[in-house]
Amino acid sequence: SPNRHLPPLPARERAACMCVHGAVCTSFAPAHALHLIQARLCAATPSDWEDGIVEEADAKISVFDHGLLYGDGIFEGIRFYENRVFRLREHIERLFLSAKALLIKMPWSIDEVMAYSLDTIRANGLTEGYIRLVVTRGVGDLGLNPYLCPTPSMFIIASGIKLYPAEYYTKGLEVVTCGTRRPTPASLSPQVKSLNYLNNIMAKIEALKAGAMEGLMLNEQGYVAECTGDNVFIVKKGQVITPPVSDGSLDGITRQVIFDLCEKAGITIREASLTRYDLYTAEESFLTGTAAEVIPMVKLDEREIGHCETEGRPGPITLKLTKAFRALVRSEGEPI
Ligand code: PXG
Repeated sequence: SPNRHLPPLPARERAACMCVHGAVCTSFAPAHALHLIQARLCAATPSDWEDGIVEEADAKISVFDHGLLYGDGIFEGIRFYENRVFRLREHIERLFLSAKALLIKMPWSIDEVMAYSLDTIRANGLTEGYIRLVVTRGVGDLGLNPYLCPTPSMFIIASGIKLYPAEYYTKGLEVVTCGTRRPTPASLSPQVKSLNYLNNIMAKIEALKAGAMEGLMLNEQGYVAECTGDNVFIVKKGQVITPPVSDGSLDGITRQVIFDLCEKAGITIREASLTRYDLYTAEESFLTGTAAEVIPMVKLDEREIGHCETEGRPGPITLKLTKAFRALVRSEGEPI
């Protein structure tokens, strides 16, 4: 099975979620009575909903929530290491930018969302792990109209995430190019971290079916955009190069960390549109993401990436950046 590498989550990591509703608790008070009956099918009573920390089993979302009905919502995935949340403010700021782009009016401040995130981690008693923040348009009726959703809902999960087995961080990942393209920003900007990940999921299915754990995605013009859940980098003539986000990628927080680390290490880093040829013939390549962290890409579409003795193996700049990344995430962040 394509999922054989994924270990089951320990029970305790799934324990508590935090649910925070907008100004009025309307999640199970939909517009008219019929909806209330439908909603009751999945929630015991409307009074089950309370702001604050609830058990996972008690964290219920209405079937009339537009996050579920239309993927009308946004999310963030954030890591914490050794009692500190890495780049928490940056993630929450990006969440607010996604909200702005989708005209979701956040009833909370950035500082409040940061505090809710920290509370959730504390409630779970975790010191290392991953938080998933989800904001939905909220409860409406069976129609697209977002203005019939009076207030957004938000839930935050504190858990763990392990995308790839440890050995892939040392020996590198094999990737295939997917037929599914990143959408043009003329439809929805890939910079919005929306709840609608079907584009990425379709590509991920292609990659997994081809026996690779990650898939490369191109934009409509055929230039490299990103992978299904990671940004992509190459090394050429000793310089680190990544596509501009306008080529169809998320403006990754980890991507920005790579810019910071290269600057600190005196490694030239720049943005340039890339083709698959550039990746096939690169000296090195690696992927970045909150979930994936920094991981070498050593093979793309059967071409072993690298020259001479590092062909098909992680290169020296990748290894240097991986090491610097690991040190950085353990040396800064919002204290839990
Ligand atoms: N591109 C896409 C499409 C992403 O979803 C990144 C790049 C990297 O961005 P950050 O800011 O995390 O460096 C992401 C984020 C998963 C998973 O299960 C992946 C992400 C988020 C949540 C889950 O693979 N990647």
